[in-house]
Amino acid sequence: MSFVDEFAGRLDVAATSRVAIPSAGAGLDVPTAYRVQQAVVDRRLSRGERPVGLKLGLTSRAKMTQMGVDEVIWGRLTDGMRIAEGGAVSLGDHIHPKAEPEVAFLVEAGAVTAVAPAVEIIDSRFVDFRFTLPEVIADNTSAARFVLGAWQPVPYGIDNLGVLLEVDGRAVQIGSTAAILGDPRRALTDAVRLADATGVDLADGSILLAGAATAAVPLRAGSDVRVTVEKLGRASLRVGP
Ligand code: OOG
Ligand code: MG
Repeated sequence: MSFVDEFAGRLDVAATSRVAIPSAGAGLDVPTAYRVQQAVVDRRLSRGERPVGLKLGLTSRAKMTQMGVDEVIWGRLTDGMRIAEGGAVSLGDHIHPKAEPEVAFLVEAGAVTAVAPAVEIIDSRFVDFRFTLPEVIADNTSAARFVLGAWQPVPYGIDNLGVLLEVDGRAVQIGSTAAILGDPRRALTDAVRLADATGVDLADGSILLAGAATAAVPLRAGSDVRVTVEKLGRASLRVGP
């Protein structure tokens, strides 16, 4: 079995059995990491899931500096990761899930045609969310679940909208869409460029998660999580056992 298949298999087992694996530290390069990511997602597709778009990660200066990189990373979204607005996410289906507020774009004919507030649930398959940059790429950038609020026409100026993450009605993170690459529309150009470089295309109707606007917050069973983005509305989910 090749290194790529073997690593993808371990990440897939970690996700399905909910047992995190330790970081191996150095040794993986970025191009190989994207091949592992593809192999991990191919396993999901072979179980019947369909690709629905892409997500960007490490889009804020703070996160890039933390990881010592100056490039965003991207991952793949499937229909199996989507939870309906107001729906439930089960803590037991995950390892150590966290919620983060995001903005989603609907991409048609290479352009953004609608925008929505979103909650992304990330769940690293690595122990304690401790990984190298290539490892988090291989792990499909910690992608686990996402919820989209209602699609809206793109309002004029989305580069500095207030973002609020609430748990049980209490504000736990407050930020601005300005934290997303300085302007979340840059997410589209970045996603197209990065995906092109790997031969992935953003088919019509693709969803693009533009990256977190604040730090992520661990999920607790029984709580309600809500993201509100100024001018765009809300996206919410319940956390089940
Ligand atoms: C990587 C996921 C990054 C974002 O929006 O920056 C990401 C992680 O922090 O585990 O989804
Ligand atoms: Mg994210």
